[in-house]
Amino acid sequence: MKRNMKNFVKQLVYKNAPKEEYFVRGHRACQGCGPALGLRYILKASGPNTIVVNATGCMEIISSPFPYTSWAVPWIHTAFENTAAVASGIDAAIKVLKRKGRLDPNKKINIIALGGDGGTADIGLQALSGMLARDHNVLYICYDNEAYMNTGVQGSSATPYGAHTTTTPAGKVKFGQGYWKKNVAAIAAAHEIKYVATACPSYPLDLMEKVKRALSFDGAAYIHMFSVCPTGWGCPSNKTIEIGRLAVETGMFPLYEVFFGHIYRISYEPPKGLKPVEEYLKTQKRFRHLPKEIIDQIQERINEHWEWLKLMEETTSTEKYEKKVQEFLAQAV
Ligand SMILES: Cc1ncc(C[n+]2csc(CCOP(=O)(O)OP(=O)(O)O)c2C)c(N)n1
Ligand code: SF4
Ligand SMILES: [Mg+2]
Repeated sequence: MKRNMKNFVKQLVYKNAPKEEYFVRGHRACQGCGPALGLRYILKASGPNTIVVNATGCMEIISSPFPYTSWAVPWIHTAFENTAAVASGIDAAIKVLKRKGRLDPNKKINIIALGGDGGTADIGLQALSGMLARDHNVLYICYDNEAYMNTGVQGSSATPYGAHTTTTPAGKVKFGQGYWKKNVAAIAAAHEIKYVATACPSYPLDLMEKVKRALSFDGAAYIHMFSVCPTGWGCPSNKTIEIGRLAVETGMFPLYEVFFGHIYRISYEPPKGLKPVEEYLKTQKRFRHLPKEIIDQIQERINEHWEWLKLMEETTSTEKYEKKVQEFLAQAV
């Protein structure tokens, strides 16, 4: 726990961040776009020796209007279904080239697969599962803006309970999304890979440290990045950072790491406990129709999930597990 709190404090020292940019200006994201900000940090952390495999979605569309590009690293656009499969193929190709002496075997090449929540929680889940099961040298990052934004805010299985989208409209009959958000980080962890984390661009150094960590070992890693979308969520574009923080502070989106599939470490625990979820919900138009009983249900669910996370951390904080995490971290960053 101490280690995580120390990491969190480090976020205040922004001067530690790499200066170089590999996701560069000129793209066409909306003002205040959370995923685009996140990409900037991710690429700062990964550096120039990176290949990005990018599913269809906002981040692909806004970054690559022919003949322009915002990617200062090699980048390939894939369909939803095969992002993780293409990334797996690149990993296999690099291994063959190294074996045949056509690439320096010591050269570290980062492969980052990038998909939205639609491309990850729904359409690309099968290929992602295969990639994680085979433990490819790939970091898969889901930027979760909680709907299919690029095509006009359709609900995905990562859309939160009660949220209004164009396919889960709130009205007299329904109150918005009628089922609970799919926990893709838990699904990724169930593959028993070495590293899974949740992150949010409102906590830039935490995000960059997690990316560095995820790229520092042989094998698959998964990061689920909560990403505020002012256009789809109906919130002011100058509130992106604040809303991301509120998501974490209310427990709507807790920040944590999972080592080896079962060792949980919470990255940030609000010192005065979780804030009421209403503080987060009231910042966005997609939730403004929610009656008290639905807000209460959401609050209860958050409380239970938070208790569960703390229990997972506590039960895996024994000397044996802590030693395993420390050994992993010592080689990782
Ligand atoms: C198989 C397939 N179905 C539908 C589309 C149309 N489409 C393009 S982008 C998009 C939304 C993607 O949502 P998400 O993965 O969450 O990324 P976001 O747009 O939110 O960044 C859709 C449905 C497509 N390109 N391919
Ligand atoms: S719709 Fe949302 S995710 Fe897409 S570019 Fe705009 S702010 Fe970013
Ligand atoms: Mg999306």
